[in-house]
Amino acid sequence: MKKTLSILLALCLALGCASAFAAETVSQLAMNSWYSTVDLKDAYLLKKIADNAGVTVEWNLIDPTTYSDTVSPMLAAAQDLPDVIQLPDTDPNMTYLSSGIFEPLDTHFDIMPNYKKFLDENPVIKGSLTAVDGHIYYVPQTVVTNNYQPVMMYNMPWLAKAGIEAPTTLDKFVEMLRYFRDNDMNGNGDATDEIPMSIQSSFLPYMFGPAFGLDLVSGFYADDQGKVHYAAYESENYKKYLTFLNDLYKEGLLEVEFTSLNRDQITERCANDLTGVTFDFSWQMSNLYSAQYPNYDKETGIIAGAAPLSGEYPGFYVGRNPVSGVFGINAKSTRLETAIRYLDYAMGEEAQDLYVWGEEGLTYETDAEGNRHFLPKCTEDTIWYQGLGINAPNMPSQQSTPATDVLLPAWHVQNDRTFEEPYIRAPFPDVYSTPEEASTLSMYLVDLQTYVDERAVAFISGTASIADEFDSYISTLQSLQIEELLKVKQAQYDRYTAAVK
Ligand SMILES: [Ca+2]
Repeated sequence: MKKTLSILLALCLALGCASAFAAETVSQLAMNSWYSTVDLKDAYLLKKIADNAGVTVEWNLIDPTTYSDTVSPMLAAAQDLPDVIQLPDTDPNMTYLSSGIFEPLDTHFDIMPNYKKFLDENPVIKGSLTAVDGHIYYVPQTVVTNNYQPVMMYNMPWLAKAGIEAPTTLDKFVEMLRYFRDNDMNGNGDATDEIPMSIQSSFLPYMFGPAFGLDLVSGFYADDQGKVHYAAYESENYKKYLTFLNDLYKEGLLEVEFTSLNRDQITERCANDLTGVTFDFSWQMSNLYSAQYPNYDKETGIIAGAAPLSGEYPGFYVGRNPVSGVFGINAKSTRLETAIRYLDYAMGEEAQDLYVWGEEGLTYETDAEGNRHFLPKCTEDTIWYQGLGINAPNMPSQQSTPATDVLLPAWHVQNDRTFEEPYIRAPFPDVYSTPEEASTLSMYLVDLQTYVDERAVAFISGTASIADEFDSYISTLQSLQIEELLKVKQAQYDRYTAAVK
């Protein structure tokens, strides 16, 4: 036995695989690929990351569609847990971190240089991940926040035909809608088939709220003095917002069936050149909407983005919060330090570059100007590409804007930098709730939001009168405990700003 081992060792040394013996094992519970035919257990890039960190990962990978149902009971039982755990959610109510399963990572920042650097460079994330007790328990998986978010999109040939630039004020915008309604913009000889604006009702708050000084997307938002407001409870500005939309509705500029319009219908309208304006995730403007037009040449956008609309208040776009998932380390792990070092390596620049781009020559090449481009095989063989572990759903990977840019036509990237990125405003931050706060929120928030949504449709479509019923709407919000909810959100925002400092 001893002899066999020593022969193996000698052989291995000769082959240069000695590090495999030195590598310590770390067990990890995480999501498998969203592609059902891909198993990330042997993913090349993830193995490389583990090798670089000096560990061998013993994976327990679970189908992402059943992840929450499978993992939540395991965490509740808190027995025989692996060293590294991807949580089923971002633990907003501190359910898991309060249970003591997870190690407070900030107490190990002396051996987590990569993660400490990441948090110093990303104060918003640091603020969101700081628990009520001041500790940081998790490392994040993040998404792009300031690029390719929901934006205004115009039919550029229609604007050219009308001889105008994309409007930047509500007044000019309404003027443009009337022009689109009254003229044969698509040139088919019929001046009545144009639908000036096609917007899914969920995007109305994004599109028109900011001009009235409201972030209706977050619902709760903080002003420059750090005071928290609820947008649909701002009696003066919210009333003006509803009145504006009701006027559009009465004039036929917001269609009668506006609550049921969906993306497929808007796409169909683009295919028939029937509409002048929409609002959607930026991603759709080139790959979906512009692509519907037979004369689209990928050089110039047909449906293209523009700056937000301003009114009494300057326009902005609402971005999103960065943290999409979190990973923690089992506080009872017998390999605590190894697991910590592994997770720290996984948060470093070298590992992040591997998740986003893969490896030079394998997945990308670098041109003479130093720009990276994915190789054709990446799009031709999706299963192979995903199987490498790119954008790993089972690791703390950070989504990257440059790696998104290379998937889009140049005009679209330029459009994002010119008309979208400069106007992005961060939404209300994700902040952990104390048990008392979680209880207040779960008791009142859903009923409040349901009532607000129902009344918004009624006021906009005129089935409820803004003049006669708005005051009773405000007093109903009070009876639905809006003031209690504001206190909770204010306390959370104050903790967040303290953690960011
Ligand atoms: Ca027409």
